Amino acid sequence: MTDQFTFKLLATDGGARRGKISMPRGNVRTPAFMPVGTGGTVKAMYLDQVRDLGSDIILGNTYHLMLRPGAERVARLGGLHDFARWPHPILTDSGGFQVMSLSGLRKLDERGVVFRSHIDGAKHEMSPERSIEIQGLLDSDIQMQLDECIALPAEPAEVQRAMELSLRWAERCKTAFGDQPGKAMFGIVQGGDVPELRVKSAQALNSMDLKGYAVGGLAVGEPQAVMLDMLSITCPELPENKPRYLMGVGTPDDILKSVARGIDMFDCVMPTRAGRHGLAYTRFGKINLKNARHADDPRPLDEESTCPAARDYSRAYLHHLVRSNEALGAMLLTWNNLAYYQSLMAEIRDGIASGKFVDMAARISEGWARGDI
Ligand code: PRF
Repeated sequence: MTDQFTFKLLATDGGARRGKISMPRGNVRTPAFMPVGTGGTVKAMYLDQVRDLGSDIILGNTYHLMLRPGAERVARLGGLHDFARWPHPILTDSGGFQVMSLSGLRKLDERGVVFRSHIDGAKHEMSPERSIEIQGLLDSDIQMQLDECIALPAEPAEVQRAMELSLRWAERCKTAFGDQPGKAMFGIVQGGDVPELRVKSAQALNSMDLKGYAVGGLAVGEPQAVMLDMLSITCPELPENKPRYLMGVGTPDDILKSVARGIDMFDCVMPTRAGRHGLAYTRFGKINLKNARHADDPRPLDEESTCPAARDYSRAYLHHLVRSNEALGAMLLTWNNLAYYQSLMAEIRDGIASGKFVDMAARISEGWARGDI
């Protein structure tokens, strides 16, 4: 156990990195996938299951938790780890992105953002300082700066304005966070699809000497090739000895290609949300259990998986559950999907450690392309 937040690079293979983040609540093996536990729950899963699948860290959301049940209440109840019964590391997003995507009426200026709750329409304010205060009340281990993420396509002048505002907010968040040796506050690179702005943002954040860096403002409407180009431009500007987190990404294919460009951490609602909508991620690609072709299929999703949801239930039964809108359908498919994502991450880490990442990535992609029938 350690009382410090540290990152150790253990191996590299081309641009791909195998590492370990250590902090008082535990270690995170990287490349890591963080299941999304927006409101203090990874939807349709027990957190014990999430842990058993190999998750070292989960993500929580400032925006949701400040509105319900309220950050001060969570703090009075002992913090988010006790409240949700997850004693391991938690990363919290700062709220800026969720305000933009979920809340009604909002006004953003230098001071912060004023918005209306998507739950009851009540007015709330969030400044960079308040975001860090809330993340502290939640007792989050990795806190994110407040930033402004804009959708693409966007005018370069608008991209520049949001990027520069995010840099000023990074400074304010750094000051508000202060010196907390066992925790970290990450800066977020913005700059849309403009290479020079990405480089400027990464260099300015680098000079702030933060404990980790995220790449934000991607997977917001641009083609995958653009996202990958931005990573190829941004990652070389970030320090080697600190973790790099690609926010809100992505599909298994996005993850493989982003790891190849130097990303260490990911989060995405995809495996959990898709599971609640009848979609299964497998070695053979995506399977839509709503489809009538599964109604008489006695085969499991993947007989070689160690996850009971993938190995022990027929596709016919899963189809029936999904079609009847049963809670168990969402539970089993979410379980399968997170198991698949975490097994993919384990395979990626092994591939990098043994210097066989490129071959391994090609083999995994072939499996998706071949399909399951
Ligand atoms: N900023 C923050 N959270 C995010 C993003 C961002 O740009 C994204 C973009 N993919 C997802 N989540 N704070």
